[in-house]
Amino acid sequence: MGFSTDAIHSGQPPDPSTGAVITPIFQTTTYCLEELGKDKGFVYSRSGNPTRSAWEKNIAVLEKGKYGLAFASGMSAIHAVSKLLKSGEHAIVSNDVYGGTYRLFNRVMTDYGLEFSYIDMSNLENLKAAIQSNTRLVFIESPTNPLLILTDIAGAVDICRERGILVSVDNTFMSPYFQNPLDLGADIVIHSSTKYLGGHSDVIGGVIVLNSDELHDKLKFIQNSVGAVPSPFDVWLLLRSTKTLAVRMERHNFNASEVANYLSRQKKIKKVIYLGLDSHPQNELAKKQMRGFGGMVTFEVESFEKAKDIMHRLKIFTLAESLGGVESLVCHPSTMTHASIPKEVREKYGLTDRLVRLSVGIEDVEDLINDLDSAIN
Ligand code: P1T
Repeated sequence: MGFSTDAIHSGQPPDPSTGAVITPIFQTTTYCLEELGKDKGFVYSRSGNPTRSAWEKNIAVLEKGKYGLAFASGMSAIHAVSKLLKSGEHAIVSNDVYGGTYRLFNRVMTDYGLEFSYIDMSNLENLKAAIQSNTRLVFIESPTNPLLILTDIAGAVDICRERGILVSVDNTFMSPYFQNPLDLGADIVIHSSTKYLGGHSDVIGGVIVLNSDELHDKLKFIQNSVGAVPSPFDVWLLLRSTKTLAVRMERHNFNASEVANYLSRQKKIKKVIYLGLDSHPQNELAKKQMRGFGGMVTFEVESFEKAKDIMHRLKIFTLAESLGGVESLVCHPSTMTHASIPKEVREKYGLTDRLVRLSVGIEDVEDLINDLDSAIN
């Protein structure tokens, strides 16, 4: 089936008991047993809920995996993956990950004896050099947030597979519409479903998709034991949202490429980072492992004052954290989404306070460009 047919139908046939075409919100915590030891597949809603199961099946199909597991946030999904490591084990992480991921790893999980190394994952020689005898996981974010740096996912898998190292990919920025890391050999895909999957800035969530029975059993055990599960209403919103993922992503991609082209022509903009521009050093890799370039555009101006001035003047782009919704947002990563990364660490890899990040929405692109033009010039 095609992507949109799967998005609209997978995991959600009409409800067998009522014929409801839309999967109901099973707002229940518990389920009646027919007799001791005999249930209908559900016992208690932390362990499993029919609305959540429908969403987990739906996202598994879209991400080309066997299993989906839903979490209360992107961070709780990432936390669950980090729980695959034991004290004394080591993970290698993309330099430029979301600030909250860095914070979880460096300020929470290190207290439990986990070790993390951060590298420029765009060069796989760095990955080879960073592998230690206790390395168990390579945590890739591709493209990264907010510098849009790619990792050659299939290349990283080649290096890790022979050494028995797990590869997980945070695919939040591309969504399964534009990139499927499992098809490139990754073991685990993660999304903050708060972003493109949800698409309307009204639900916080996370998902993991994977193929391995063994890893699924471990992560399902962690999901149930830790209990960071989403509500039935939140997953119902996600089921509604993925039905339009394809049309939204096409429009995000179109609008973002128009915006990136416009910004590239402005003298006051020092640098534009967009994967679809020929000027992006990884444009060829982007074309190889992705089917589009997404809706995120990052640009640099001459000073923090200029960045602030532009952000304050914008009227349609709202100054706010997050991304991937139908409405356009503007964000200042160094003081907002990535403020939890120490200044000296982030400036070393180019995340300066002169950077501005746009989540380009699906409004009329002429209006977005006029808004930017008024603010910049
Ligand atoms: O916010 P939450 O649903 O917990 O997801 C965390 C997360 C994970 N991975 C990536 C790539 C992300 O961008 C995020 C959250 N990011 C933002 C809130 C932001 O504005 O960048």
